[in-house]
Amino acid sequence: MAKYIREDRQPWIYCPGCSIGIATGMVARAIDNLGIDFSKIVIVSGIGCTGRTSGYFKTGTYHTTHGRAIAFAEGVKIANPALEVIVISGDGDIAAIGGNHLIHACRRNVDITVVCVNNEIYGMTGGQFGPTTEHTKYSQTSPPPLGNIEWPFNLVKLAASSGATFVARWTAVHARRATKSIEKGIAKKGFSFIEIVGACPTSYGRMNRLGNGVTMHKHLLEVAEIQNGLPPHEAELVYEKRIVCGEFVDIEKPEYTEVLAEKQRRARGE
Ligand SMILES: Cc1ncc(C[n+]2csc(CCOP(=O)(O)OP(=O)(O)O)c2C)c(N)n1
Repeated sequence: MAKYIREDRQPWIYCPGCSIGIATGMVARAIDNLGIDFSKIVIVSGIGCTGRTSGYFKTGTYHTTHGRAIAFAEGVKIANPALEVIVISGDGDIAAIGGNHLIHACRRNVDITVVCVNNEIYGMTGGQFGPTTEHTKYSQTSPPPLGNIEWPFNLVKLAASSGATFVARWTAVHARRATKSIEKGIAKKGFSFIEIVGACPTSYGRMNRLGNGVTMHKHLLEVAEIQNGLPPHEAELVYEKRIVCGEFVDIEKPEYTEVLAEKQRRARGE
């Protein structure tokens, strides 16, 4: 992957056993498999461990403010629709502080691809609970005995009900299938959302006694259930018991930048 990844930036900042390096590899392979002109790819991320991913790519990248990756990505795409814009960021970035950008980008149907690494926690800042942390789970801000008193978002349901035209979920151990979905997401003319359920042994695993990175990744494989085409509202995610994976939405809708260009042509009387 040396053509795509800045080897001079290695080793990754990611902790041992973290899934984010795998997700980065998925995106690089998806780009390679599609054979797209790499100089036309823009990688955008927010702040967080996953947010550091953009800096590893040898193309135009934006390491933006926390929660605003999708907003920046929409701006890039609208300014230059010839570019392929890919967002890679964490669940906190995409669905908590950036949650509003996510739902409105789905609704607008701007042609960008969002790869969200869901490690169930705010990894970079030391393991606070976030929008995907499950009820009763422990974190630095939801310690024992009570654990998290909130309930998590199911990101597949959120993206699908907000209007995304392509929605998939895989875990970090489904590298080939996830790469295929990322390829489809990039090729799709519309808003694509791909969730990668990952392991954060350092923050989430330690607090919830889930073992090291190897154990956590084995667990992801054990509880994953592949159900392509399932209605998205049935795509359950219960980290310890059942992670429904697959491609759940693939629909056609007018794409924002194309509609905008058409309106601009008409306004000019063309
Ligand atoms: C406006 C703003 N608020 C809060 C922060 C602190 N902060 C940095 S990373 C982060 C959470 C990252 O969690 P997530 O997006 O899930 O990514 P991960 O680190 O788990 O990959 C937070 C709250 C910040 N940098 N900027």
